[in-house]
Amino acid sequence: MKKILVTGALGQIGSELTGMLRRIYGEDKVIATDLREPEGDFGPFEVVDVTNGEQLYDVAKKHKVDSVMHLAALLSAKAEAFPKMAWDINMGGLLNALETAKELDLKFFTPSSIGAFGPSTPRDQTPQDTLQRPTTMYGVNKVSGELLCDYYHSRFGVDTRGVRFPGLISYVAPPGGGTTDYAVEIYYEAIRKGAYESYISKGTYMDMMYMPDALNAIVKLMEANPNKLVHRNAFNIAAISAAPEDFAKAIKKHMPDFKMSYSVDPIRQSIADSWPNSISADAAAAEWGFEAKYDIDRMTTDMLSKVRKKIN
Ligand code: NAD
Ligand code: AKB
Repeated sequence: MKKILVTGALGQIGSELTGMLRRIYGEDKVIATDLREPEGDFGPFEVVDVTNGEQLYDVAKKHKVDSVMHLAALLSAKAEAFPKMAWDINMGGLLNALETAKELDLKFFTPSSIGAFGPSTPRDQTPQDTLQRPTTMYGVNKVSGELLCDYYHSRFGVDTRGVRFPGLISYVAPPGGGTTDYAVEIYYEAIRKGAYESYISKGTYMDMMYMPDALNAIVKLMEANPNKLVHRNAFNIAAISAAPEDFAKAIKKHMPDFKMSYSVDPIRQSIADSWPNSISADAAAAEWGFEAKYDIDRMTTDMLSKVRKKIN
């Protein structure tokens, strides 16, 4: 990758990915784009609505990029609240980004999610290749997106690559309306109030990952030798399988008086119940050397100190 366009660059992943790519490839080699102008100095930036294919194509052409990282999307809870809008953005935006990649011969990355699985998927150590019959609009978008990326690869030779991200935990930008957002909120509320009321019930396990592991995975996959990739869209990657009480336990090691309570949100709970407890990253490890460095305790130590600095 020499020059990269990022869509949805002001979101939870994009706001950190853009900085990391600029540190690796150079400040002027990463063109960040999103629906709205950023606050402050964000480096090279263009407003792009991904549902406008012409606008996306024109910006990619103008900057002579050779790669696109397509992040713009609605996440699971928002997509369930606005299913048609989710289809238009998640599928329409992806189709426009793939068309741009096809026309301009760009390398392509877009994330799928643990949301691409459904209640009939094996729940523990979910294999790479398995049943995918999700029951949410987000999941329908993610499975369709994985297939669409495979299609553009096999039919048009576009170099498409992707991962199925777990719930991502970070402190730079807030999460954008997902089911796993509680795992970020809990750290902010621990520092602010010493307590957290979880909208996901005790005993609900989902895969989670600290942002540095997620960002390293993107770069490693994009730099991987294409001849070694049997799979492409999209690789399971995993780091932490946890329920709300596991976060509380990890936080209590630093803040013994931390209090956890529960007030379950039926919509987000039913989404969480349809997703796996843990997924297997064996194919990603074998084909491009994926590994995660953060377990829940190491992540918690870092999150608490970073959130404390940010808030105070
Ligand atoms: P986010 O909600 O934080 O950010 C999405 C960004 O897309 C926002 O800045 C928003 O303004 C932008 N956007 C929305 N509609 C747009 C449009 N029409 N045109 C241009 N930009 C638009 O999301 P995120 O967490 O950064 O997720 C990025 C990608 O990663 C998504 O595909 C998401 O499904 C996937 N993913 C995220 C997680 C996670 O935990 N964050 C987990 C699995 C997969
Ligand atoms: C969400 O909860 O929607 C995201 C995801 C796991 O895709 N964090």
